Amino acid sequence: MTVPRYLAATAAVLLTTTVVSMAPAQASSPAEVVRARGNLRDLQLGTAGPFDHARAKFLMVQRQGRSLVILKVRGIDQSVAGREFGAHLHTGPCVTGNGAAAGPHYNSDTVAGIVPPRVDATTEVWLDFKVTQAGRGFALTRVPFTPLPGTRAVVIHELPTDHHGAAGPRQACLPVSW
Ligand SMILES: [Cu+2]
Repeated sequence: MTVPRYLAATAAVLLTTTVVSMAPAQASSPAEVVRARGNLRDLQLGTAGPFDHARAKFLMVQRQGRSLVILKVRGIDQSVAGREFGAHLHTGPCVTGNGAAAGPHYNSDTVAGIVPPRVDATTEVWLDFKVTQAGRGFALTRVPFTPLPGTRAVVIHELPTDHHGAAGPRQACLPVSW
């Protein structure tokens, strides 16, 4: 996902300022703010990959049935500058060396029991990013639902996300729990 520079700047501020400044005025609709940060966990042990020394920050602000979600990655190998990688919120945990543990994409239709679920950027949290020359990635998405609490993972894949939500092998993940 390509993001205008001003949005990137805004998001950078959101990631560094305090939660207090984002609190809603009405006590009746408090915003839930979820943060995670840390070294990415390797899902391709034994194989050198561009995310082996990367770290990430995750921010999700849930309010009134909607969510704003931001992912920032840094320390990506510069050999993949210019490439785009798929990333999504998955239902399960982020376990080193075990990509399958993260389970499927978090899908709001699935949670609502809708069969078959719609698979797109409005029912799932897609956070694809393009790697900059400095080895950084940035993604911002807004979705019309609020993912339920759990022990979950943001998974980074080898390819950009296609129309079916597929993005190739799982490379790395960031644990996100709330
Ligand atoms: Cu994924």
